[in-house]
Amino acid sequence: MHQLSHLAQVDPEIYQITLAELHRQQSTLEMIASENFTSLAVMEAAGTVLTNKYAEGVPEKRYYGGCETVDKAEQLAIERAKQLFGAYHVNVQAHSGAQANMAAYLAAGLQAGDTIMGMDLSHGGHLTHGSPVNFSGLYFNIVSYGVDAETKRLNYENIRALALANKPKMIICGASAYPRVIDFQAFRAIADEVGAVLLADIAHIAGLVVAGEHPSPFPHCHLVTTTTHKTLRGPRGGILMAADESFAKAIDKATFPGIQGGPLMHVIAAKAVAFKEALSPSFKQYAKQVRLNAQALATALTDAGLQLTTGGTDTHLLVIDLTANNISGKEGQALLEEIGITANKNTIPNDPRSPFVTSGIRLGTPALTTRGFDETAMKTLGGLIASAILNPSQPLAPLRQAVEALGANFPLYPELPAHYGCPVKEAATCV
Ligand code: DSN
Repeated sequence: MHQLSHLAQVDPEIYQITLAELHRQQSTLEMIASENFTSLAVMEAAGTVLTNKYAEGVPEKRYYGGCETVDKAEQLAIERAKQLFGAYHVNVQAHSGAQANMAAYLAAGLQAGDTIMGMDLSHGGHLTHGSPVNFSGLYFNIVSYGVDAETKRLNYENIRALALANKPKMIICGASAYPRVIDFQAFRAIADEVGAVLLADIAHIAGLVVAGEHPSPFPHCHLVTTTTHKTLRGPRGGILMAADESFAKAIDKATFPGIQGGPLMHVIAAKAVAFKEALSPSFKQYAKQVRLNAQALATALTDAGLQLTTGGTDTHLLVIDLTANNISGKEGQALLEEIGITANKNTIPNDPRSPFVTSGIRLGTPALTTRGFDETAMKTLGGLIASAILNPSQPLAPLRQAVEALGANFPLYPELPAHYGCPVKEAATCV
């Protein structure tokens, strides 16, 4: 019997839910491109007494007393992030990537009604880049750019023409479902031509950027936001960075009091831990493997006869285009779930079946690479995924067993201390 934690004694319902989630994470293959598994050190930092402290303001300029120790944690997070990204100034307080983007709008000095340009959600952009149901689309005049109809890649000539015609005050580059390299320098040339502030949202690729596996947005982009929990493998949260002094004060003011109150000091400490980890040589190796794994997966899927948008990937993710397969993204997601793989349906650019059917499935390799998957394992997994999608009426039990057997070679959190949930061997039985 595992040792009972405080949580187990105080709130057995939430404890059981935590164990059930641990079991789900351990017994399925996580391929949602925006998810990852943090280290135990990151989780430990996020579960500390730092959660008790209010610290509105910035280090050494707080609105509360007693901030001298949390100041040190935040200062460490800031210094490490600056070193990691090569940023001039960093604010580590954003509660999420969406919050960081909202603060970036304020820091850029935008007024409601101003024109901004961002990537269309259905082409791979993010909600906060101008979706009509998000604050960005509700309060700003959005001009969306998409990918090239033929290549499905960003076409910088088209983006330039759109910018010249609409004179946006801010241009956002960055995406949630774009599998190719983003040319930040080309975006900067366009932004300079129309006098726009350039914001890069590198939430998806941050881990690749800091490891040199994707070009950096610095020094090209005035403002840069990222989440800390995707390829960067930290706790859930966001950060906002400035390339030079001109936006340094503005990003602090925009985050607090602009859009947030008290920062989450326990999460900021966990961000500091994640940044330290990301500065290590082993993280470079990890990020490289994420990309190699995505390429191995892309090759396995295309060799088996599936189509991918842009034909492959340069990053940590790929998008399967199911328009030729007589199956929807939703059905594909459900099929994968049945064989033990977690993924998400996704729009594909210019989907001929839209808005009735979503024809894509997005797959990412960050979480499985954390578990130790290599290219050989990815090739096997790609074969199983392709088999399920190309022949959905076959009995799925053998595929599920094969997925389980593959996952068993790469255990997740094999040495999890009891207070995070029960040890791996008991996880299946104690829920
Ligand atoms: N929801 C995230 C994703 O899945 O890409 C973006 O914020």
